[in-house]
Amino acid sequence: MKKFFALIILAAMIFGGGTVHAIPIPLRGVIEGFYGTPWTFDERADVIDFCRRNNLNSYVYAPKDDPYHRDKWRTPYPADKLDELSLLVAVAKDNDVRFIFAVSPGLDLNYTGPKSDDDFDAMIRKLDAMYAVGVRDFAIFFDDLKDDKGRHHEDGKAQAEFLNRVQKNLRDRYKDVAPLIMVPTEYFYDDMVDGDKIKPYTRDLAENLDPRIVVLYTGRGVVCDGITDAELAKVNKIFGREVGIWWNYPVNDYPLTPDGNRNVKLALGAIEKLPSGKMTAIFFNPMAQVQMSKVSLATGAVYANNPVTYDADAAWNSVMDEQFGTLAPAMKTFAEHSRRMENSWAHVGPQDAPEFKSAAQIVLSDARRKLSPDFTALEQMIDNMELAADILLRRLPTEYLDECRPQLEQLERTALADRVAVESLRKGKLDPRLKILREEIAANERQAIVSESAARQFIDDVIKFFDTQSKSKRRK
Ligand code: LOG
Repeated sequence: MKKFFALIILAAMIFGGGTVHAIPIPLRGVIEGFYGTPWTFDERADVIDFCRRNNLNSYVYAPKDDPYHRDKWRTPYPADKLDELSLLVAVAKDNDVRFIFAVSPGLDLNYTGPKSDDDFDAMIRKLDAMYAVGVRDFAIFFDDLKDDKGRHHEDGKAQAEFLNRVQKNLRDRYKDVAPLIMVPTEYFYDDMVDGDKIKPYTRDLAENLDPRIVVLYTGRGVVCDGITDAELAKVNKIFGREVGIWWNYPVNDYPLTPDGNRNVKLALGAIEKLPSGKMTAIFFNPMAQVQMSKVSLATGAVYANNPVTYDADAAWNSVMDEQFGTLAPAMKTFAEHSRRMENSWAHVGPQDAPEFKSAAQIVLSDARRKLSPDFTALEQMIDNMELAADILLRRLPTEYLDECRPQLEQLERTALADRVAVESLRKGKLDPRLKILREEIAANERQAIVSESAARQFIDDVIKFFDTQSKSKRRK
């Protein structure tokens, strides 16, 4: 049997001009699923148009801070909001993009007891109102229901029965609604299992959930460094179906520093390290910054349309060229310093400026061994950073600049400090301006973070180098 398929693939390669036909992921698109100020109507319409142009077929409406989506999920949309949504549904229809409407009722949903029928009715009313304006795809999400101690009190069976009932109700009355989509309360793998045992909530949910309902999960963690085919297969097995992916890149709604500010770093890298095997759905959770999100989303579109042949670097380069034209070289330099998203629990995206990092390490290790370092490569990169920041600050169209000015200014400051750091190493003496520049960068990190493990780190490393030097001198 295997040989037979191998022959077919071979024949397809020979007669199909050397390529195996692309198999797009059936449901693929953008999920407005972040915390913080929701997108505006214009931003959403723009993203839906972007989806069509990039062959993404879905937009999921799930803004955490739309009160009618989560906190006040029972309350129907007031007339003006409903009008706006219905217009958006029409835009999606025009663009051949599915408008997937989501509700997150988990904060206070009554699954049992006297109020449970009222809550069920409230959910149906909410979905019906959207059906009436043309929505045919619905989702119900139960993520982020943990208390301060990291515990949740959800019952997997009760949740499954609620969802099955909603799905049945819709299907009995409407012949044209798509299968329901859901996100569990334990939505990442490490939270579904305890050692090699499946936790009770997940087990009960999986055992009772209508097999037609689509389950989304985020990977091993909430924001994690890729998903392998083997990892996906394990979750498919738990749920007895092909699960879909809610992918948390380029979303930047979580803090990267103790300040607690959102949207401070821009995730400008390619989508990478996702499965190449068969899956039902993938939705990319974007940044609040719409234009800036399009870099990574466009690479995600290339991936979702052909996971088998996807090449992250090639996709990133061509997306940049396409989106930025003559500004692409400068934009690439900027983006190289702004891709990795990393804090105590989030780890995703290509590393920031790995070449800068290794050049800086070589220079520093030469300096430590009292060899005179060759600064050429590093200085070239610093020049490029300065040039890129300068060009982009002057030439980027306003709608882009509005989303990345603080980060570009931070890139400029960082490059300047890097230059002073190099000069200090060259002269063998710490230039006092370096500490002042570092303070300035630190003060601005409440609004903008770039290259924290590469170009920014180099400044700290050089200051530390001189500090230890002067300490050891004093000891002598
Ligand atoms: C939320 C999501 C948020 C993201 C990144 C899921 C399923 N839910 O921790 O709304 O944008 O992480 O902060 C989440 O990912 N929970």
